[in-house]
Amino acid sequence: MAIEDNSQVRTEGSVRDREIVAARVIVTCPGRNFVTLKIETRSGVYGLGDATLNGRELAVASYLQDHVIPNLIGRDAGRIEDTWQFFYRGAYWRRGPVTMTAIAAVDVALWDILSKIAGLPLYQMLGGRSRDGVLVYGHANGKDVEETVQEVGRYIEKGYKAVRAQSGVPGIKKAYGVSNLKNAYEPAESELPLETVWNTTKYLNTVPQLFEKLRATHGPDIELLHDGHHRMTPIEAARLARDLEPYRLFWLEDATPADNQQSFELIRRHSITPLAVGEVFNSIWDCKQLIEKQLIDYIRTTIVHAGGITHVRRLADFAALHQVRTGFHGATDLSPVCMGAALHFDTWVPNFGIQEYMQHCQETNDVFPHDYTFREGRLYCGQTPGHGVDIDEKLAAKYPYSPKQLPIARLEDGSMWDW
Ligand code: GCO
Ligand code: MG
Repeated sequence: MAIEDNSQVRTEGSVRDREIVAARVIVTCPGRNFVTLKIETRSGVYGLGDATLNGRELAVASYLQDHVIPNLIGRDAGRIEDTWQFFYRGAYWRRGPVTMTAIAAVDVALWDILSKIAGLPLYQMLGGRSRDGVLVYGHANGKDVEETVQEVGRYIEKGYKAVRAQSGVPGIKKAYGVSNLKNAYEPAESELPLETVWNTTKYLNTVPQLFEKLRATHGPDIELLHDGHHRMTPIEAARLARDLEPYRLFWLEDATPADNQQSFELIRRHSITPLAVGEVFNSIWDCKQLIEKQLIDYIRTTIVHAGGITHVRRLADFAALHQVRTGFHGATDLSPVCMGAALHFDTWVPNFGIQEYMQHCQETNDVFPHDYTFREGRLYCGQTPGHGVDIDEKLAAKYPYSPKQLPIARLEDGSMWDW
């Protein structure tokens, strides 16, 4: 009886401290647009969650502002699972990128708060580290095969053990993944969507040449990846996957859209090139069949777009049963807050595969100070309690929202295609 009484007193004390007293949405554009949720407790501990949905940022900001925050005030920040269920089941309108990004922002902010209260880095809260560092892949691209091969070499020199290679394609003006400027590839560059023209035949003729040259130049050990960005039909994807087999890719990403998950059966039937998909998924239901039928090898769905740590943990555990490993999306349109949370998750998750790492620009890094570091092809999360990423709100306020949308693609005859 005495023991129960004591724990009662302890619990009630901390519940009062953990009460959510304020929550705010911060929209900022240090190089590109980011939406961040900041949740504050009575004791002054705060947590941050990324809520960025590239090209649809303000929809999530409004969802949080108008529909989520009024329900957060007064809740116990320690009830992470119940809060997740409240916003998922309680919304009635389930799933979808806007809802699941908003839920993710709340979830990550609450994990951040609870870890800070415990005085532990977030990965400890999940069960501790499974590895010391997180294998990452960088993005090499060039205007043609020659330039891309050289770019990959530069990544190898910087210590990368895995590199994604995207090359310009003769006859295609603006191929996906190829930067105009010499800095990082940023697709959302215009206020209204930029129109690009696509030709799959030209693409399919170029990519095998690229990987042949890459293996001949850089040898067998470097891990090579490629992103098809949903442009191919299943049978075209099967052809590319088969043509690339001699060059042993780490993965071929988004070979075909997975709206119909069964499409991947066709690719699998023809090729042993490992497949990755899922950066646009927002729940376990988008990949249930892909995983349980072992139609993919890596699941790309990341924390910010799929309901946060609470949901992605469930997804990763399900994937582990089928020997599917994680390979989280990590483009620069996911903020350092997402990257911090993802790295803690990657450090813990038993069925980790790889983490995408496109480096943020200096302005972004200044607005979001963080403690993760890159060393010899791996990222290491720090020991700061929480996910280790903060926001400089004064600096953030100097970069107002700047409307930008992702491009679209049309075939040469003008038909809409998948970008
Ligand atoms: C990737 C992605 C990005 C997306 C971008 C869209 O693999 O990193 O495909 O390049 O196009 O994140 O917002
Ligand atoms: Mg991709």
